[in-house]
Amino acid sequence: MVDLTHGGLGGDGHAAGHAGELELYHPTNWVTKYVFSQDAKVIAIQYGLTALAIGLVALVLSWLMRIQLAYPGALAFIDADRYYQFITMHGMIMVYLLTAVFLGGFGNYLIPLMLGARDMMFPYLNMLSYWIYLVAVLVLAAGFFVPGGPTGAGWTLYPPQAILANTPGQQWGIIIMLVSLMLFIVGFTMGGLNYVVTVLQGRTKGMTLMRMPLTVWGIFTATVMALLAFPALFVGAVMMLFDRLLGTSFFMPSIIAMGEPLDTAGGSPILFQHLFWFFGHPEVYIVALPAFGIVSDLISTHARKNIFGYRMMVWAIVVIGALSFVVWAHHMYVSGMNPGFGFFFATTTLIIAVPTALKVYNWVLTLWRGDIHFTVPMLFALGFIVTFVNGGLTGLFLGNVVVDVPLSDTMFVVAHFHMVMGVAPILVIFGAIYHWYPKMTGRMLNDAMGKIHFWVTFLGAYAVFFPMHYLGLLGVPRRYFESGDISFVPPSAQTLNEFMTIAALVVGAAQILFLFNLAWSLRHGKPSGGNPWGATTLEWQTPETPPPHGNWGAERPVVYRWAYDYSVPGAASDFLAQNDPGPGPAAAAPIGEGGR
Ligand code: HEM
Ligand SMILES: [Cu+2]
Repeated sequence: MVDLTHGGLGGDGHAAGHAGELELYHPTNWVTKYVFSQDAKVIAIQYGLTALAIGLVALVLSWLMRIQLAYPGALAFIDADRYYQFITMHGMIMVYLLTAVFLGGFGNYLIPLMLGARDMMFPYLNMLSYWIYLVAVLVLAAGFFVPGGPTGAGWTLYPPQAILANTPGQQWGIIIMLVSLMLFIVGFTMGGLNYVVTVLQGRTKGMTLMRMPLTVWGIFTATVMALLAFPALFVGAVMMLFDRLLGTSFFMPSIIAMGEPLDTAGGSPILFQHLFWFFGHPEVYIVALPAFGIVSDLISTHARKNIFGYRMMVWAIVVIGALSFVVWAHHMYVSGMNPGFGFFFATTTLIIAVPTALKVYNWVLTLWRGDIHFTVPMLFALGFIVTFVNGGLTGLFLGNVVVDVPLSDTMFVVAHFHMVMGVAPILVIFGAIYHWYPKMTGRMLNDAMGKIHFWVTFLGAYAVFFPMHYLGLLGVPRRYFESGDISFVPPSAQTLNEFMTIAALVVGAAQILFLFNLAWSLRHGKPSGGNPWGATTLEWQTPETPPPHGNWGAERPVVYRWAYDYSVPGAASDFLAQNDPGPGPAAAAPIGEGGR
């Protein structure tokens, strides 16, 4: 065992003076190095690959649904029950996947490296977090193989429908789904506590909170939110499991089904909706905030300019995070709640637009007169901004009660949430992979393939989801296996459906190119060196690339400046790394944002 001393300890000084030995867990063989690893970087990649594998399942499900929507009756791969089941699994997998990639994947990889730490604070717990997540994913997938198949209740799992006979997957599927969610939350909590404690306690000397890259701020805030939001879903799942298995009636009112009274009474289905959306709305931002942070860093690096208004950006992240706990019932305008209540939630929802718009302005101002390099990560970051603004604008429609009521449960909603929480974050994930792949592997991803991947994905996603707004405005309902002839929907809508389906297949095919690029570049990519983008943040300053266990060799880096010293007048190079004590205005400023 090699001892790595805890060189250059301390965050804001709270750990200073405790310098001493830091015992890292050291792998002794292949299994403890790559399988049951306690190294956050390996765990990050495990999270990423698991999410990728299950994500492909969700992608194939979306194809099957789209083919059904475009050619109802003609290419009958699936029946109505399957359609419900696939919608549910597709939605649930995608939401799991995004959370796992941003927090389990990028969180694990970037938090310790960006903060100059050797690893997460509790590496063993971190390992356990991944394995429980894996079990959760396997349990979820097991839904396909149990009698009756996975639940068809929709990803919102609303009772009473979710547990009544005749809902597909009522036998086993719903139980499997609830158990899987509970496992997911348990696993996440282990990882989440790690991320929070590492951010608060693991920063290296000089890395004050207000010098942290925005990526870390985004992931940190999202993690705190998830720790507060997931318990609501957890108790909802436990209560529903009791309703299903033990005959309790937490969510089950008195019901007469087919003329027969069921033996349920007294429960409130609306209570479940509150619990679900108390988790479900913050979930959108649990995905969006890390994406915001990553995009800020990509834009700044690839435009060679400091981020505009760093402090404002940090506060915007925190304010958005806090506000997203008081807007949940905007998903429930049609649930029969008191209209006064709706007014309250519409107001809070619209207030969120303020810090969000502020972030968009600051990204644009960062780009303004920047030395913009149209690298693949930059393209994806720009694609994100456009898509997110687009999805955000339709969010303003849906946030208003009177506009939402007619649009509720139409394809307009499906278009809206795919833009904001489907396409937009996935563009960021791609951008981030192109950006950090060189650090993870020592090689660049192929640029030409990357550009094709970007344009097909970006334009293709628009081709799928933009016309969907129009279908929604026509009144085409969501979650319908087939609509048949509806008087208010013109036949041209069907042509549009075919177009969207073909676009969806093309977008999917472009991802095969991406997978190929990932594998091909591992061996044949251009060697990247340690810092190919000329970036300032600490992960690019590791002595070795890819960084070994413990990250920093003998001494942890010491931080002298914020993360955005690009194109500093008078500096020798066009960037000053955070651990560069050298000349330049920022060195004079003791903390944070100073010295631009
Ligand atoms: C190629 C990309 C994708 C395609 C073609 C696609 C397609 C679809 C389709 C056809 C539906 C069912 C619409 C309906 O009949 O109501 C759906 C629902 C859904 N999708 Fe996607 N999707 C894609 C990517 C994503 C991503 C990245 C996410 C991540 C958040 C996502 C999340 C959802 C959710 C939450 C639902 C709702 C499920 C429900 O109503 O219970 N999708 N998608
Ligand atoms: Cu919401």
